[in-house]
This record gives sequence, structure tokens and C-alpha cells, in this order.
Amino acid sequence: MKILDKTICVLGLGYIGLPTASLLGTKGYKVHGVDVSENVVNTINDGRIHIVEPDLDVMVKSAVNSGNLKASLEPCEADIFIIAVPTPFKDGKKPDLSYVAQATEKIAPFVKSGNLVILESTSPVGTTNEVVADILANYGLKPGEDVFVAHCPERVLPGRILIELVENDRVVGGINEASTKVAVDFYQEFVRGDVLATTAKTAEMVKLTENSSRDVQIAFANELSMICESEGINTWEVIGLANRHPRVNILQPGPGVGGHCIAVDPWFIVDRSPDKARLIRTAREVNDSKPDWVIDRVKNCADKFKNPTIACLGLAFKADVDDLRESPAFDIVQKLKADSIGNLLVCEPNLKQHKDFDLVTLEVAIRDADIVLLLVDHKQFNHLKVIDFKERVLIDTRGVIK
Ligand code: SAJ
Repeated sequence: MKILDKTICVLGLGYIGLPTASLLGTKGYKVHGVDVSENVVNTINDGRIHIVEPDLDVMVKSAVNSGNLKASLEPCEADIFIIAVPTPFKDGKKPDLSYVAQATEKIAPFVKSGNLVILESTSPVGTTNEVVADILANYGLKPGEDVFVAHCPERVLPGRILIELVENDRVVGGINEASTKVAVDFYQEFVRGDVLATTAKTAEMVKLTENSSRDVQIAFANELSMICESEGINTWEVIGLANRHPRVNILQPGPGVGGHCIAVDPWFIVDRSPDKARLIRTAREVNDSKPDWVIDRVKNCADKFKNPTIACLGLAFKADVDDLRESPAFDIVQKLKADSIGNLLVCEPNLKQHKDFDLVTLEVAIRDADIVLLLVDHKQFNHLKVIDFKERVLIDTRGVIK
């Protein structure tokens, strides 16, 4: 079958589903995107986007205008179904697979013999078989025989999604060999990186391993920053010099680890192997403790003033995105507000407004501040120099201010 004849139904039009759907639309597939939010569906059908991601607006507009991308609240029949819904955790850091289950239930009545169902959401080991394939089987389908089912975890970095969707290598694991083959053939049609075949369980573990590895490495940097601070040493200088060793490559400390991936996925490993995943759990705990450490530093500084004005620079979970999910910066500012620590001036250049804060410009925030708390290394803050701050107290959690 030629690309132009293939129809694709993408479940979830968020940070992964929308870029994937629009990319496939611009490649010539007929894409039917599904989301639970009417607002998201209407925005996309108008050729607009509801998230901040470089160049995504142009791609969505082009895919919608060509007639290849349509958004809807309901799925329809298709050759390929891609599930790209959230997999957060619930109480007790237990994986919440309800969105995956609901999405599978939703498509199941439309899945026919010969179709391919792909789970792209980052998922605990076993999900592709025990949730997706099992639900399809409940609808009378025979996963692996008449319907192909595979996991192909998304690996794109927010801020570079459209580049990485095409350039990154992809790991594809089916519930059986036939499923792997059909899914590999599909990804090879639009991925320029290598498409690497394995099993569904291995693909699930690979994705969790990637993010846990990054979490452990960032925890090392964060722990180091707390040690260096108590020694009166500049952590960024230490890391910069240590990284001049040919076999040392330490990541950067920050106010904590945020986002919906790295702060979440390691718990999926801990949940299944609580006795063995000791380092992975500790890394999560170190990274989760960092926001409170930053808050204590702010409180110590604030005690030296009478109702100080505190400029909080950045709310997003990382540089140059508007995403506040699991953001340590946002948590810190919320807690300062809840504890009535100073008069807060919040600057987040990637958001026009926020319901909890009256956002101000960088100039206003710095002009009126006694304490400047830099939380995110957005490009708008990169030019800042210590000399710009005169007698203000600086707390730079990202090592940005030169
Ligand atoms: N961070 C640091 N120090 C660093 C690097 C990052 O504190 O040296 C912080 C960031 O500020 C942020 C958090 O870590 O709060 C996560 O940011 P990130 O840029 O490391 O990763 P994400 O969450 O945007 O995307 C990750 C990526 N995974 C890896 O790099 C292994 C991406 O490829 C995945 O597709 C994505 O998770 C995902 O969706 O799982």
C-alpha cells in the first residue's frame, strides 16, 4: 500500500501526539487525530496549536490546510493506530495506566484485521501485552495474529521535537515477531535514524532505562551542588574543571528535575522492582529534595530583609518551553507564595499569563527586586551578568548568571 492510501488514527494530541500527527500529515498520510479536549480539537482544526514547540505551528497549519490532518473527539477506522496519551503516576508513585486503557477501549471497536496498533506512551514493562493487547483481545481480536501490536517509545526532547522525531533512532518492539516487522516497516517510512527491532518488553525497559539513567546523573550533579554550597565552592566551576577529564562528563545541577518524563518514569522501575531499584529510587529522592533546599536558601536570604521583593525568573520545567508540568521552578514559587515569603515578581517569558501570578517583564522584575532567584535557564536570561544586579542578592540555581 502506498503512503497516500494509509490512514492513521493518533490518540492524544499533546506534546507527542500532535507533532507526530502533523509530521505524518505533511508526509502524505491521512491522519485522524483524537483528543478528549474540545478546545484542543477546535484549535487544531483551525490550524493553530495549544502548546509551545519550535516550528510546530507551521507544520500543523500545513498538515491541516492540506486536508491530511483532522482532529476529532472520536476515533475512526484506520490502518494504523498510535496511542500517545499520558502515563503519569498516582498516589504511592504507582503508574496510572488508565489513559492507555481508555484509549485502547476507545479504538478497539474500530480496529480491524490487518491493522497495526502502536503504543508510544512511556509505559511500565508489560503494558503493551497486559493492557493494550489484552483489551483488544476482549473485543474478539487476536493480537499478534489478525492485529499487530507494538511498542515504540517516544524519545524526543521538548524544544527539539520536530527534529528528533525524524532524526532519532527508534526502538520498536512487537508482542511477537510479525508485529515487530510491521511496526518497523512503518517507522522506516519516515524516520531517518535507525529503526531497531526488539521485543515489546525490552522496548518498554529501554525507554525507562534512558530516563532513569539521566535522572541518576542529574541527581549526582544536584547532590554535588548541595555539598559544594556548604563548602563555599562554586559547583559550576567544579563541574567545568572535572569535565576536562577525558572520562568524566557530569550534568548540570538545577532547582530539581521536572517534566512529565524524567521525574516520573524511574518510579515505573521502582514500582516493579522495589528491592532492587535502590540507586534509581535514591536519585529520585535526591532530585525531589532539591526544591526544598532552594526554598530554604531563599528563606535564609529573605530573613535579612523586611518584606523583600523577590524576582522569580522562570516557571517552566526547563529552558525555552512553556510546560509547567512537574516543574520544580513552579513548585518553588508556589511554596514561597503559600508561605508568604516576600513580595514575589514572577517572570516567565514563554507564557502570556498565568492564573496564579501576574507575570512581569524581566526588566520590571529585576528593577524592583531585593533578591533575584533564577530558576530556569531560558535564553532570555542568558545575557545576565552579576554586574547587572548591583546590591541585590542573587540565587542562581542554574549557574546562568556570569
Ligand atoms: N536537567 C537538569 N540538569 C541537566 C539536564 C536536565 O537539571 O543537566 C533538568 C531539566 O531542567 C528538567 C529535567 O531535568 O527539569 C528534564 O529535562 P531534560 O531536558 O533532561 O529531559 P526532558 O524531560 O525534556 O526529556 C526527556 C528526554 N530523555 C533523555 O534525554 C534521556 C527525552 O529524550 C525523552 O523523550 C523525554 O524525556 C520523554 O518524553 O520521556
